[in-house]
Amino acid sequence: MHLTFRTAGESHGKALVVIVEGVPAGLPISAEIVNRDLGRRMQGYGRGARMKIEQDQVEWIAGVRAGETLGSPIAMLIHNRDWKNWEDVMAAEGTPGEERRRRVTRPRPGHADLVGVLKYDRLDARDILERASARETAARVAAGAIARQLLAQFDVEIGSHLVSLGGIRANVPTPLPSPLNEASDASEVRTLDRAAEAEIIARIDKAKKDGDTLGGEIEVVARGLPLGLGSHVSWDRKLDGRIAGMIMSIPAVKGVEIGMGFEAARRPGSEVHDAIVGHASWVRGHGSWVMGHATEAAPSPPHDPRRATHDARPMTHDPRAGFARAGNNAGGLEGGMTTGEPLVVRVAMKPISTLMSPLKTVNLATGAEANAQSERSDVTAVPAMGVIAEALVALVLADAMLEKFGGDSLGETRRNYDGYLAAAGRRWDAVREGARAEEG
Ligand code: EPS
Repeated sequence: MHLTFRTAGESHGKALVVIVEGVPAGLPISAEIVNRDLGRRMQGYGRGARMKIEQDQVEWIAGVRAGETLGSPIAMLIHNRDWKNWEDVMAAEGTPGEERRRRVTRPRPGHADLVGVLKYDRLDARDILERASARETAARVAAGAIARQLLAQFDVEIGSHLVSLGGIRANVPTPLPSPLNEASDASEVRTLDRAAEAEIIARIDKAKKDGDTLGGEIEVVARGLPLGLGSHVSWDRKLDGRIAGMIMSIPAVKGVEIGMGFEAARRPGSEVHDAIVGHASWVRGHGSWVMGHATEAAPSPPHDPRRATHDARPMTHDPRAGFARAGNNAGGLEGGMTTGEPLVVRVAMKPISTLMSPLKTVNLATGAEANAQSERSDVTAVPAMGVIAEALVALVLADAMLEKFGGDSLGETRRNYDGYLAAAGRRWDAVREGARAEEG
């Protein structure tokens, strides 16, 4: 890994910390940039009272000076405002002879509680749940904000939107708005479908009344990626595996799809793979990428009326892709490498396992049948999960960018990036000139 990070911190402890290593020197960064994403993660209809207590803000500890990264490990701290209500419960030093306070002995089905106490030989499931809590994702979002800032230097934009919640599906517009987050962040549940939004909010209200919780799906889209990040040569360099692994590490996430995802398993190849229909020339004009002319020799894609009936991904003609494609069912990845088309990742989250109308469990202290622990929690955190997934995709992509282009300084990374694209462009130009010469 070229960009690594590690978090520490309990949900009701003093603070969360994160160390990010591998970021080149000279990346402009500010607390405001990181705080913007931290604030976005706290939003979303259906969150509980804890989000009224917290106001997540980053404190720089190391690695940043005068608004720029130094190339050294970056350390950030996010204070838990709720700590003041938990200082005695969560104190690092115990008082001899005194019982632990707020012990959790009725494990929640679906949470880490039960397996955690057995595996770590604990009597109090709080020792487990404090770290299993999705509170930890605030630290990952801070790390992701730095990765996103690095990618932004190369015109990569990452956004997300909600696809379904509590079984209610949102319509997904084609093409997606750009910038995506400007549109999705305007919705309380981060959906692009206003009619579905009202229905989803009513569904969340009902679940809250019933003491229940809801899951759902989000979609992350990364645009502007150069082709060739990741590699086909070894399992651990394949970008789809790296993305899926990272996404599956978000608490409560149960599934990941790339592009057409599971639907691709149900269709013949002719309906799945994105025909190669021409080329985009790799010309850089006045700071922005421009399209070249499609080659006359390339056949036009066969018209398939069935394609329009499912959510086939339209091609975007991003010239960084080098070649135009008839669609983007591949979700921007072929052979474990970026194609230059938008990366499209769908993520499924199960309902949160703390139920106000609790499920049955066993009291670990007495062995008696009991109701599972129920305490303050969220009805749903699917909208926030979208922001977390964006951050994690950003971390994987920034790692892949640094793997491909390297660089101790941002300038060095940029030179290598520009050199790669220029060389690829020259290669295509040579092919095209050869074809013209043959025609002539
Ligand atoms: C969580 C339970 C709730 C959520 C928490 C995740 O916290 P509390 O137990 O303090 O009410 O609010 O999420 C966050 C604190 C956060 O920042 O996202 C759980 O059990 O996973």
